[in-house]
Amino acid sequence: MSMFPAATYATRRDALLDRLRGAGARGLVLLPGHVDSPMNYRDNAYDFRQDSSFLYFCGLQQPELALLLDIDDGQATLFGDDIGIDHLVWTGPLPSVAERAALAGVPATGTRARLGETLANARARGRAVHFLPPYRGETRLALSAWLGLADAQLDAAASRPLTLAAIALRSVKSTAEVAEIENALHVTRDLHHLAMRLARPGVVEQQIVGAMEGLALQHGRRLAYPSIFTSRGEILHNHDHSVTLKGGELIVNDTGANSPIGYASDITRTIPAGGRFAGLQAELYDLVLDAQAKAIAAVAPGVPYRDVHELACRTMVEGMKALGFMRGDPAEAVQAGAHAIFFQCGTGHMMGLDVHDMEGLGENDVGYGEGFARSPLFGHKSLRLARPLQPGFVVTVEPGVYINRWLTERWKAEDRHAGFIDYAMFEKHADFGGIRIEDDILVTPEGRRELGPPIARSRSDVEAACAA
Ligand SMILES: [Mn+2]
Repeated sequence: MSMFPAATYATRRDALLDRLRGAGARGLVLLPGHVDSPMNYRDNAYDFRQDSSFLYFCGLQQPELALLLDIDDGQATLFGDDIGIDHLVWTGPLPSVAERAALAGVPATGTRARLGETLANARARGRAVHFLPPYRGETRLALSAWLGLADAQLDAAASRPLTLAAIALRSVKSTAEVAEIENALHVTRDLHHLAMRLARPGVVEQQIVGAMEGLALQHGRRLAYPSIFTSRGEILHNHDHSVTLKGGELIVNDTGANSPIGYASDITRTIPAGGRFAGLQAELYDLVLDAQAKAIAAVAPGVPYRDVHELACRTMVEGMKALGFMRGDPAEAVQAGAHAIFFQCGTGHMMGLDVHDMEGLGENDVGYGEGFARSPLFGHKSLRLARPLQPGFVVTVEPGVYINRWLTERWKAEDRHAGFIDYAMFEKHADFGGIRIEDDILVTPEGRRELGPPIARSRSDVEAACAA
């Protein structure tokens, strides 16, 4: 089992408790791990994935564990049940809960029944039980039973100080965490280069998606999220893979493998199905690549990510203006939200144990904060990260151009942003599809570092990888 040394987790838990004490919090911290999630009956479960905050604070990747921390005396206890003879015949011998606790540096253990009693006693004595916003049905049911709360009460009862402390700690990646992400990126590079070799006219998208996932599995990895692999790249989260590739179209491939410890990677490349970028494809590809390079170069400590996003948007509007799609002042077009005619999402997000890191803890608390309210404007409102960057943050930079015929129709009918948008050009190229180029960037004290090995990205390198 892959995990960091026990001391890593003990240090993280101490830091968490220090922050909570600093915020004036008292009582207990309850971090429930995941249980197996059934596909169609109880013993036929989906691949197990541990909750990321549980992973961060104790590293154990087995189901049916829970961690309890005492803010007042610093005690940590791992709760879980050892397997009996009925299980042993099916699974073979497994480490005991005490052995697992030792791997995580947790000094005390108890049964799940004991956890229920401990929590009931704490409640009877009026002690606070802090828990993170729960997102899985099984976890919500367990919390309801343990804490005597109705499901509808759970979200409001989640602990603000615990949520903010967990976000603060998980946001800044250690050297060892960055090494995990780069480990994941080595596999991800192989997946993307495989897809470039396989993307030929006559091949069905699903064959390439299956080949990529199979290669990840051969490395003992899972994908960090379901792949987006589509010749309809303008549909941002298109998970349909049924299309047979023709020549002359672009394929957006957004695919990333996990590291052994469960860290994500998140890479997008855009592939010409016929092996060559032609005409407008080449011009828009270079435009997105230029916007990505400028945005990456702007990543530095203290820089609000909103500025990185607006720079990417402005760079693309300038390029789209030169090609006749846009007009007027590019900066004004971006402020008004007119760029969203071709770029409807944000330029990037935090990444770590989760591909959208800590999204379950609250996107605004992760990505915004004081002085950085989320814009209500279509396009800008989808930006997941706006606040100033700090050394140790890992962020994605993923500008794109998406020509969406339904959006074009709607906005044209409303005469929206007519001073900035040449609708005739968008109508003429309604079948263009989409382009996205995405990489994972570490914020360093000096500026930034692009993580992982090079993955073919310039037009000529992508064409060469397609021909390989
Ligand atoms: Mn991404």
